[in-house]
Amino acid sequence: MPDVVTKPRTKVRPKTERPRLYKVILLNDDYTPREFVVGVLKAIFHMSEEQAYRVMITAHQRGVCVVAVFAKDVAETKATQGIEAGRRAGYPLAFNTEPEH
Ligand code: TYC
Repeated sequence: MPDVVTKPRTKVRPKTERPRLYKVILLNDDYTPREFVVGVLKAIFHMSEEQAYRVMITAHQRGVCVVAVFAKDVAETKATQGIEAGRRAGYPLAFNTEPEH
């Protein structure tokens, strides 16, 4: 008897791990002017005035606000750029990053 060879009718699709995304988090402080925070958010995160204002005021009222999620290296670079912008202007503006899941 010849062996009957049948092709599998379903494609094997190995699961590929998607890289984790990282949240960039804006932290409130008592010294950085609101308008400065808005300007940094617009410049680094390409936000509109309205989006940036909403994120700034949320951090101001609640202490923190998630700005956006990115691949790890992008999140870290943007957080550093935000901190640096504050530091250059003499403000203690702070951003953190943390894994999304
Ligand atoms: N709390 C600041 C002020 O009253 C404004 C501010 C908002 C600073 C958000 C940082 O992440 C921040 N001038």
